[in-house]
Amino acid sequence: MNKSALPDPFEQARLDKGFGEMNDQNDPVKILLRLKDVRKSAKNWKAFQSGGEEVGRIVVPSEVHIRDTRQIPFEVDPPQHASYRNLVEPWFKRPLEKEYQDKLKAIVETVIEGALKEDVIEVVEEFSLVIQSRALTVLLNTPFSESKTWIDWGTHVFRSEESALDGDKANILYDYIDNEIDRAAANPTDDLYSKLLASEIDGRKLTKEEVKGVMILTFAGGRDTVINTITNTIAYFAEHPESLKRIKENPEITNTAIEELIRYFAPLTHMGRVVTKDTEVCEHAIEAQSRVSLCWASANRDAKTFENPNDVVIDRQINPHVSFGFGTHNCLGATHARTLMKIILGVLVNKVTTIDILDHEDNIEDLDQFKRKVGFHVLKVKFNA
Ligand code: EMZ
Repeated sequence: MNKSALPDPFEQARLDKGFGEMNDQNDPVKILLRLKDVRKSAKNWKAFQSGGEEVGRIVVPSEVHIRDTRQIPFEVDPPQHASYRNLVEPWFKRPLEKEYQDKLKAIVETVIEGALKEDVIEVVEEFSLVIQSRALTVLLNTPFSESKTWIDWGTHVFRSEESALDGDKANILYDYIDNEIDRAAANPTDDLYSKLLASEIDGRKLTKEEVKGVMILTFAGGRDTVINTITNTIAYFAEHPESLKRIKENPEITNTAIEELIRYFAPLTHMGRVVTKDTEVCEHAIEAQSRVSLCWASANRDAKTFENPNDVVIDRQINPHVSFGFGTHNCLGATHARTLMKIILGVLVNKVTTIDILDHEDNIEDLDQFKRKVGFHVLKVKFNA
């Protein structure tokens, strides 16, 4: 009964010292573990920078060797950050529109109805990846047929079975985006590429490189995170059919339940920052130009704020989780992700009663000192109507 559990590997270090350490490609990272420190540091963009010179360095594992394009607005600091963020924000709020939600609902219904007809479904590849990719066509406002290409790329655009940082794989994404930008420049449509190409920032048009930066973030940032969230949700309801029943009977708790699942899953373990000047965190000296990371996954289990942090309490009332980050760089895709989750839960409670787990293989992230389960490599289930 605990296949769906995501244990907290950070507890002891969070209590003892408040931070952990990992070596990432000889560029060490101090991992901040307490909610209070994580929030404080996320707000302090002057001391903890996202937009440093070395593109890709704030991601852990660092992407400096596989990416030259700055992701926007994610790798830009204030005040410039605001110009970009304000530009893209309205587009990423479209999930609040009814028409958008109807499209997502049709996508989710098709996949769940299909799954109900099968004796066994592998959730990661045949369910979550398919929903994520098809839903992305709605976010980008591109033809549905594009999702087939994206499904073929697999669950992560920079990682493959052979390598955690696969440059060849990354190049497939970069080339694809370059082509799409050229296509949109020649023949504009109503898609995100065309919208960005026509946009102005500080009185000038966005460059193709800037458009590419927004598009890489849109493809990479919401991929494995969303896939893990959907897969973990299916595993959770498989082991907690009473929760599915409770949401069906009390649909008003749906949003609260989603926030709690997202707190518990913490789909993005942590995100880095570059320290701009010598400073101290948890009474520990940190040198200028070194890296820290803000560990959302650990902060979400901080017992100082969350009662019974290791339980999924689907009607948890006070839930200031940081799964979507905190402060300036809070997740641009959060509205899309929350809307998608709401639709998935709505369709599940209407069409599915129980889910049987037939086989599984955990996906464990290796942070040196810490090994964290983030989801599954394989999850085979049977959906029951
Ligand atoms: C970056 C990151 C953003 C990074 C919100 O997270 O997601 C990671 O999966 C990507 O590898 O490049 O986009």
